[in-house]
Amino acid sequence: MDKKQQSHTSIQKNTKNHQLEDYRKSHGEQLLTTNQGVRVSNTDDSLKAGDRGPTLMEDFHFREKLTHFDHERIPERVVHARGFGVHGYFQVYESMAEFTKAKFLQDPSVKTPVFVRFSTVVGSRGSADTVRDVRGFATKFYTEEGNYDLVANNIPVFFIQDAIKFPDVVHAIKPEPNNEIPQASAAHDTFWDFVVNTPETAHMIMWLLSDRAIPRSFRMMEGFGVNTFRFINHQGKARFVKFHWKPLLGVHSLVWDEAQKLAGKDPDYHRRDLWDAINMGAYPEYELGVQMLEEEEEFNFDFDILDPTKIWPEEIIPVRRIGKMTLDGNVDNFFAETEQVAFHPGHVVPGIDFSNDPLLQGRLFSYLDTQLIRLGGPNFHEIPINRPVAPIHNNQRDGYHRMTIDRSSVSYSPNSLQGNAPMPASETEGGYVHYEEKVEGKKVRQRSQSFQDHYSQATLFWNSMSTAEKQHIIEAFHFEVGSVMDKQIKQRVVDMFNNVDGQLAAQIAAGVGATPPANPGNAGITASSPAVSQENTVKDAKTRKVAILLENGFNHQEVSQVMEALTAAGVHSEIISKNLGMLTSVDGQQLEVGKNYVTTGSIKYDAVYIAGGQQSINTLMMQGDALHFINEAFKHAKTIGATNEGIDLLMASAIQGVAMAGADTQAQVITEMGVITVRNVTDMKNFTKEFINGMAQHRHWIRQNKKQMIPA
Ligand code: HDE
Repeated sequence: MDKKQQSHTSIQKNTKNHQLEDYRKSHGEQLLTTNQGVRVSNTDDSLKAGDRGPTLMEDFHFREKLTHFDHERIPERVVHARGFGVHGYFQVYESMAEFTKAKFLQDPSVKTPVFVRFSTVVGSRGSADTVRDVRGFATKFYTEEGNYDLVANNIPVFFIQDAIKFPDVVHAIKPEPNNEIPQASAAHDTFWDFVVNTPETAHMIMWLLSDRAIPRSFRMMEGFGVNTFRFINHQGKARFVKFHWKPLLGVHSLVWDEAQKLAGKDPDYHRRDLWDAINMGAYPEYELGVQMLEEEEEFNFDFDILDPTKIWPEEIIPVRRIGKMTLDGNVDNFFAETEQVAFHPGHVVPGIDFSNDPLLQGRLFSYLDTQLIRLGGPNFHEIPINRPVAPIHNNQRDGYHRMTIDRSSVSYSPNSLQGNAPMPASETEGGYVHYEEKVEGKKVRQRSQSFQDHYSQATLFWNSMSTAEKQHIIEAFHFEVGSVMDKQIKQRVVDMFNNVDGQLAAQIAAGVGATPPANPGNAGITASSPAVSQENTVKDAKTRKVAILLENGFNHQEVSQVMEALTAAGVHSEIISKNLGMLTSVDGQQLEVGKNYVTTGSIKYDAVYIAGGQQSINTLMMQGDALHFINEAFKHAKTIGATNEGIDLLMASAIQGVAMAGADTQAQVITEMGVITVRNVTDMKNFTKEFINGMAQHRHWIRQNKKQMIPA
């Protein structure tokens, strides 16, 4: 059984997978037919009047083949066009009956099938994965009570407070309409023009320019429902709720230089990472978290709990982890599943309801509307990936691409010919009953006063960042605003972000050639929320990737010990060399090269290891690619390890001087700035332990000053 089959077997018992089985089709060993089932005798030559003559209209096979091809594309999503979908399941830890009657949140033994689509927002379908952007994290739960969609992002707040401005923010951030430049990037005049004219964007911009917007992997991102929803229990009691996904591997990011290089070297970096992890059986896991508030607590905070530009700080309103999602199956067909899946925040089940968050209210209109055009009519719920596992019975009929053959002559209600069936369900029968919220007010086009503070939480976010995270945000401002042509806009960015922090504004100004603010502003807010800093996340080396640089004449004993220890720790390793093929060690043992320098780069690994073996090292020292590999990994703050003669290669690189003091005399492991070395040892145990510990740190920001001098 190959890996792919294995991953499907693990979701075999899942009800959704069982349903999809009816639609899966393999074409191996079959005779070619037309779409009418007629066998085709030749598909390489069209029917012509003479072998050099014109093609004939009557060639039905030619016309059908070309016509189908001509119509193969559907419009890409207006936002979140580039995505990647996977299957999995969700299990609640304990019954949530006290808070919600949603059936899939009652019984820990029930595995609810899910389909998750991760996405970028701005780029088109063929754009690169690693661009600076928000990531979508949409989950469809196929529950017994119908589909529930949690359509989330990896950033907990949004650019705007009212959905009526969505077309504006999207037009501003998408490529400019005259030349369609730049692709998948906010670094241009129209976006920053929108920002400086829309102060409510301030908090979101801080997140967008932070490391959150360049994740290391979809497997290492949080998800946030952003909007405020409601939980309703069996007694009809409601509570406000915000949803979170917490990845068990922690929240980790790339660095900007690496993200940009990856966009060229491997534009599919994130989808490949997820596809490979699932095929290897390293199933990504996320805990579902909820923040809950009693209705009476609605006005207890210095922010409006319905304002989507605000977080509910976890330190004030804790996240309760209520269950776990495991992603264990890749799709069989990208178009059929990932492209045709249709999410909608309005797909809710009894026990989950909405709030008056004005962004959510607008979203409730937009998703169904966009899907009608994108999926060509009102029957897209019949597409296999969108079908609920719960039965569907209603009087809706016809429309483009109707699959169901409805048998009755009755398609209206009320009716007596069919005893009024299909009949509305009572609440006890599971009928969805909207929460009876009391609403009163004049019709107004106005924003609530309680939505007017745009800077306090932007400052809170800034205050919560570590030194390295702050530095990354400043550098991101330098790139983004540095790419803006209009000088006035640049100046207005500086002035706007002076409201967040005076130091921040001064540093932005210094990098983009603007005037620093005359009076450094500070909202006077010193509060922070440690939970939003990635410094405080889970640290684990599991599923990371190590590059091992080797040439002929390496020390096999060293390499094999290290590789075994890595595998035992759930870390993957790959041998990199100048050429593909086999390499031979000093004692005649052979190892296969996984990648050569033209097919990979340090940017695709979390760490680098250089083993001893004089001849291997002598060759590597003459290779610019190998030295560049080390320099670049160092610059990107990654863990670097070298044993015995391997250290000489580090000495020949631009990082010389780090972790090498005394390295040639002492048989002890030295760790300095995430560079781990040991000489004069044959047992690699202590080294690998330190090396794996180093990798668990994700990055070594302590190198900040030194790395600036590295020309990679
Ligand atoms: Fe969306 N969003 N959005 N959005 N959104 C779409 O629906 C929209 C918002 C999110 O993988 C569209 O089917 C409005 C917040 C994800 O298929 C569209 C507003 C959040 C996905 C749409 C928002 C999201 C979408 C485009 C109010 C995080 C991809 C294609 C300002 C909670 C789903 C589609 C997938 C997709 C509208 C804001 C998440 C146009 C009007 C906030 C993950 O309907």
